[in-house]
Amino acid sequence: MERLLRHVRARLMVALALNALLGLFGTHLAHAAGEDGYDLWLRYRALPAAQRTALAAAATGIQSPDDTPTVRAASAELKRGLAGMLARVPDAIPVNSRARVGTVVLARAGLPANLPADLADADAVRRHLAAAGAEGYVVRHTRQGGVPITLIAANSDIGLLYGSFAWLRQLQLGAAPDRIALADKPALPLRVLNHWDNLDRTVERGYAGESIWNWWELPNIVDPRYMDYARANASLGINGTVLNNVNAKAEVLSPAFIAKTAAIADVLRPYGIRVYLSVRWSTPLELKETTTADPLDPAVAAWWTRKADEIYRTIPDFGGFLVKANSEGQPGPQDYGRNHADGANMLARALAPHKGIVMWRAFVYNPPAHPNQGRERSGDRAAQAYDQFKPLDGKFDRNVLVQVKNGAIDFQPREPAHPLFGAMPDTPLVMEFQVTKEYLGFATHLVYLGPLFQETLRFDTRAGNKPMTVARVLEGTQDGHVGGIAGVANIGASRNWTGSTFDQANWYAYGRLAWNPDLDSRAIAREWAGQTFAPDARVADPVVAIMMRSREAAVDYMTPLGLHHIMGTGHHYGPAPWVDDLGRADWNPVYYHRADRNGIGFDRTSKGSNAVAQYAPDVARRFADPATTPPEFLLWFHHLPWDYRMPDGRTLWADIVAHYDHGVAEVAAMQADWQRLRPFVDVQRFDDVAQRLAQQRREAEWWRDACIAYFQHQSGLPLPAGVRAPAQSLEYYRKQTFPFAPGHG
Ligand code: GCV
Repeated sequence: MERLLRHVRARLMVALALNALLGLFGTHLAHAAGEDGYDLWLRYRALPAAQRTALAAAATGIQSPDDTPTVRAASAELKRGLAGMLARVPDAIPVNSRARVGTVVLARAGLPANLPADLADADAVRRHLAAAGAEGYVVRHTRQGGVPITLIAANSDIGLLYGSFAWLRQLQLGAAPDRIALADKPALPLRVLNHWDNLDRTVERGYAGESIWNWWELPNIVDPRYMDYARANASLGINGTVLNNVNAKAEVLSPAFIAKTAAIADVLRPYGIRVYLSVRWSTPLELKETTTADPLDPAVAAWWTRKADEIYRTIPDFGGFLVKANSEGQPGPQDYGRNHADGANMLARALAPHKGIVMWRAFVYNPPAHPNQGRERSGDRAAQAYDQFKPLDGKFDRNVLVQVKNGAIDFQPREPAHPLFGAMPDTPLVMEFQVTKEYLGFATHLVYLGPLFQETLRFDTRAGNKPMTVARVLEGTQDGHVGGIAGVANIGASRNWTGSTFDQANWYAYGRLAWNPDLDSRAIAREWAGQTFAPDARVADPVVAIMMRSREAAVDYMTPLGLHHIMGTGHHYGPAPWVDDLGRADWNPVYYHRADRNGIGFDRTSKGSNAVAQYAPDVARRFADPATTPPEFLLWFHHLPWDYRMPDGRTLWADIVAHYDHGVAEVAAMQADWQRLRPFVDVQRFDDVAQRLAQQRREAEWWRDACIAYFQHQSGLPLPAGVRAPAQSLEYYRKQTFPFAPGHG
């Protein structure tokens, strides 16, 4: 800890020096110096002069009990933030001293009676606190004993930390300190990141360098970066992290790795972040400590109970296990003729005495092998998770949550919400989003995922034949089935954490939506842009404009109109709709698009796989008919002739081509918008983004050309009038290979 504090102090000095320098030049927009992106959205750069004067008067000192590590983290963050924005370290005001003008008071109310005496609007604050729950906060400019102060109040230590970050966010965005009045709390209790980080520091689907977890050096060498990781996550309200890949190794549960995990937990704890581990189903068997991994074998259950006890002895607030079982070759209870509930419940019982949870993934797409493991509807991969899990609704122990990917295939540029949302009223569900962009151009393409997350969270499942968004499903039912949200992290050891500046926005957006799934993705983009570049509209507005068109652009140049999974084999980068020779039918792009002379698309209606019937009746009815299916999902649910008439009168073929062209044009527009930002963005980040956008443009063209060439070959149709022919032959695109693509397992 002492080491970490030294690191914080050193960084504070550097930040102060830098800010003083920027302050001298008197501008918030002067960006001659390069920024490496390490500070993420917590940059706390010197404010423009007028704002600085206002804040200097409103924040002369910090009064904090500093009696727990979390409260100390809150006051340290306030100090860091104010020191940066004011280029001056605020005073520390002793707790029981009289209020002084401009004091920032951290008050852990607990009971309303614990609020500071003589508070001007104590009643309003009490009301807000009564609604703030265990993690919420109240922040307002008020008066104490007639003196203007800023009050940051909460019922808990973590609420104070969240409130401090929320206040700093407003200040960074240029809010007038005397106008700030916040009262907020998270909608979901479980807001976690899932690292797909391997113990050898490679990261599955990671595009930001090695894993940040230096397992080799842990537990005795603790990278100060872990604390900055914790700060960034706490600033969003993320309160859990699964440290290792769901394709887990048995060794992670060895005593040596439990000690390493404990060292990370010690750093994250003050920031309200619990650690979890992904576990491999067959761990006791592989460690040769049992002779089977059958969940109903008492020796297996006893092993897991002992293991849980061992973990909690070193990590008393350990969160629990995440499990990928009977999925993509991972072992699981089905290997022993048992079902997912049998497996999850056995682990849950080992964790229950310690209040740990099991997050059991529903990402399965192998047809069940035993008759008691659920009905098999069809060979449609999109239908298989539902078929296996729906019959298990209500059969899981209270501390099991079923973790469901946002869509039924696999983190595609666009998918309809997974049919399991709304279909398991007696099971708490965790939404799994992918923040890392496995199918969306890695860290090379600028694709802001806020709109993708929002689209799924707002999807109306019509469960119970009434309005019921996915967000409401996660928040649970009256009888206490409260779910959560998980994001597959895009974080790595690269200096800017995420491999590219704009990928930081996806971490940010995930965290903000985890806190409040009803937030608007454009508003989140505005917040992120304001903190990451500058709140000045000349900067933030164009940045937001680029971000907001980026996801639809990617859908258009990759998989328009509901096409899906036509990416390159294994690495999933670039187009490969022609692939038809992989071991399993449902690994091949041709399985998903089914394009031939007659048409294109996957028929999931009653004439096809009937996966549509997995949705609530209102939704199923809408998706069953191409005329009422939203165009963006058309080929997800329907196989249609190439001359099918789209609502705008074009043929389907012409519309597909137009979407590919539009995607490319959108990237060109994003690139042009970025160029206009040159005067306002530091050289280092400007050039990096510019290079990535140039590459994205080349690759959008590649996607367009390869897909048009291939689908034209399949359809045998001429290109619509006025459409540019692909630059190369289909053969040329087919021959491209990408050895050593990053992030591939
Ligand atoms: C961790 C997809 C990815 C795999 C990933 C898997 C999963 O198939 O390509 O890399 O494995 O999803 O979510 O388990």
